[in-house]
Amino acid sequence: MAKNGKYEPRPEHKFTFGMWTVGSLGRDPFGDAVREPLSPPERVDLLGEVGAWGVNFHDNDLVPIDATPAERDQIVRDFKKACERNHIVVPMATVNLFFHPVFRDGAFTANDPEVRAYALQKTMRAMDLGAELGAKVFVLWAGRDGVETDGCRRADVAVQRARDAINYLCEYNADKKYGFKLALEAKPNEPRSDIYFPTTGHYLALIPTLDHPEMVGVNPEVAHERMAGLNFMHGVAQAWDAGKLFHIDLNDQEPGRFDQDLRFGSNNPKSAFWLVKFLEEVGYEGARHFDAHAYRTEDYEGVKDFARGCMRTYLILKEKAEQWNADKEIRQILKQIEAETDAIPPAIKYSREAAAALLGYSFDKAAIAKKRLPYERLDQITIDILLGVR
Ligand code: GLT
Ligand code: MN
Ligand code: MN
Repeated sequence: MAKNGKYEPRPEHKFTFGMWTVGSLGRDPFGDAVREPLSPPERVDLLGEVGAWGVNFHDNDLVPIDATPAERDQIVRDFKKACERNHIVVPMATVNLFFHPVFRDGAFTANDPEVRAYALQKTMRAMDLGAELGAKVFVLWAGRDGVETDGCRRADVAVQRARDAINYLCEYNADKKYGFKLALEAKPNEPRSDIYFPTTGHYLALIPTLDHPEMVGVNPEVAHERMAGLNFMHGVAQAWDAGKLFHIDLNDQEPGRFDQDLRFGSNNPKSAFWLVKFLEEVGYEGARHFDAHAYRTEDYEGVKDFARGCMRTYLILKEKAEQWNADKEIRQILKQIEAETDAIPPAIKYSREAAAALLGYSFDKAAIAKKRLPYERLDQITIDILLGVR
C-alpha cells in the first residue's frame, strides 16, 4: 500500500489498536452490522498484517460476559497464540462497564449498591485478565457514569462514589502486585446525556484527591475533547506537565457531532499535526493507541486501509514536525518573538529585591505593543509544510 517505506509502521512506533476498533461491525443507533464478526485471533491476524505493534481489549472483547472458566481459558490460550505468531503485544487492557443493561444507570456511580459492587467485581476480573496477558496500563472509561436527569443523584455524591471505586481498585492493584498504571478516560456525553468528569482536566483535578495518586493518570481521547470543543493538544500538554499522560486514544472528530471516532488525522490534520509534534518533542514513550473505526461503508479490506491510514498519517505528521523544526524561516521567527533583553529586571524568581526592582521599573508599553509578532507568516509556513509545497 505505502509506496514510501519511511511511512511503514515499525515496532518502535508503538502503534496499537483496540480489539473493538478493527473488530467493529459498523453498527450504529440507526443501523445493524455491515461486517461479519471476526474472532479475537482473526482480529490479531489482521493487526499483524497491517503492521501494528499491539492490541488492547475490554474483558468482553475477548471473553463473553457469561463464559465458563473453561471457555475463558481456551479463549485466552487461542488469543495468546495469535499474539505470538503475529509478534503482537498487549500493552493495555480495560473493562466494559457500559454494554450490559445492568449498567443502564452507570457503574461506579450507579444508585444501586449491587451494581456498584458488580462493577468492582467485573473490573477486578478484567484486571486479572489484563495482567495475565502482560498489560501494564489499565484504562477506565465508565461511559454510563452520568445522567439524563440530575434529579437522580447529587453530582458530588457521584464524584465521591467514583473516588471510592478507584481507591478500591488501586488497593487491588497493589495487593495483587500487578503494577498497573490506571488511566482515566473522560468524555463529555454519549451514551449518557452528560457523563461525569467530562474532560481530561476534570480527571486531573480528581487524581490528587485519591489515596494512591501515583498509580493514576489519564487517557485523553482526541474525539472526546473535540466533542467538548476543546483544543486537544492543550489538555494533553497539561496531563504531560502533571506527569499523568499514561496513555492516549488517537482518532478524529468534528466538534458538535456524535462520537465519530474517525481515522486519525482525517478530519483536522492541522490539530493532529500539533499533537504529533508535541508527543514527539516531549518524548512521550507510551503506546500510540488508535481508538477509531473504519467507515460503515467498508469491508475488511477497507478496515485494513483504515488501520494503515491511521499509522501512515501519524508518521507523515511526525516527518512534517521534523521539517517544521528545521525550517530556517520558522527558526528565525521563533528567535525573534522570544528575543530576550537585559534591560528588564528578572520577573520569574521571587525575591524581595527582585520584586522591588520590578515594581519600580517603567515599561514602554507603546514600544512593546508595536513589536512585530509575525504569527500569520508562521501559520502560513505551517500550512505550506502541511500541504506539501515547502
Ligand atoms: C468505547 C469508547 C472509547 C473507550 C473504550 C474503552 S470503549 O469504544 O468510545 O472511547 O476508549 O473503554
Ligand atoms: Mn477511547
Ligand atoms: Mn470515542
